Amino acid sequence: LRYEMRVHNKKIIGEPSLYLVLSEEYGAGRSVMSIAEEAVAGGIDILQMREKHKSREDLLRLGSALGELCRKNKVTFIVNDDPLLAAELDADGVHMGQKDLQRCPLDEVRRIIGIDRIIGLSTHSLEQFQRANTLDVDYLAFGPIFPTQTKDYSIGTADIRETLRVALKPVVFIGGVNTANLGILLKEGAASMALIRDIMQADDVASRTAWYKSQLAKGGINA
Ligand code: TZP
Ligand code: MG
Repeated sequence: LRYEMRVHNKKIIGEPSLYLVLSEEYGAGRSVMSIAEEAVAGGIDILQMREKHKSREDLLRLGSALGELCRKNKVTFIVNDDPLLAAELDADGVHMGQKDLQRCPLDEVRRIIGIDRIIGLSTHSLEQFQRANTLDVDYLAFGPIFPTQTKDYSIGTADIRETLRVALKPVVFIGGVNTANLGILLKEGAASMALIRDIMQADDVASRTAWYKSQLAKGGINA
């Protein structure tokens, strides 16, 4: 049973959370909508729309369908890169990368989306994480932990424990997470993970998602 908690009107990023980053380009030709539906059925907690090559019109169309799916199923809906789009779609939040902040600083992001929406921020080193930790953001992503086709580097698992020790907000680990290495993350104490390929490209998205959920629920105890 999924439930949602809010502070004021803002959704809480619960822990553990299973977070699917959805990009059409990694869907192996399948419709993102049907992948999203299966992942929601399988139990994802958070869905991010990350579409780098779509027109605004297409983003609005896909975003409203995904937003409706998420609302109906109490899944937190996050829009990548674009606070204006997130507000326009009435999403639960926006996810920003380090580079995105040069284009739109955090205080401006907050002005655009308001206090009732989530801001997530990517971090790629312990130093960057420590700096981001005290900013006005609601969760932090840390990675890419393992090698991934999306990035040309990975940072490994050595700093996971320290990020969790100092973290003032939920941390989502990302990058190359798969069924074979999930246990390593759980052993390091990680609670929440974000994935693209190992969910989007699964033969059975719903059961792959459900498998991740059951592993996160067990946490590091049996990892
Ligand atoms: N940021 C850091 S790694 C990554 C992003 C968006 C991609 C993760 O994709 P995958 O397929 O789970 O490695
Ligand atoms: Mg970005």
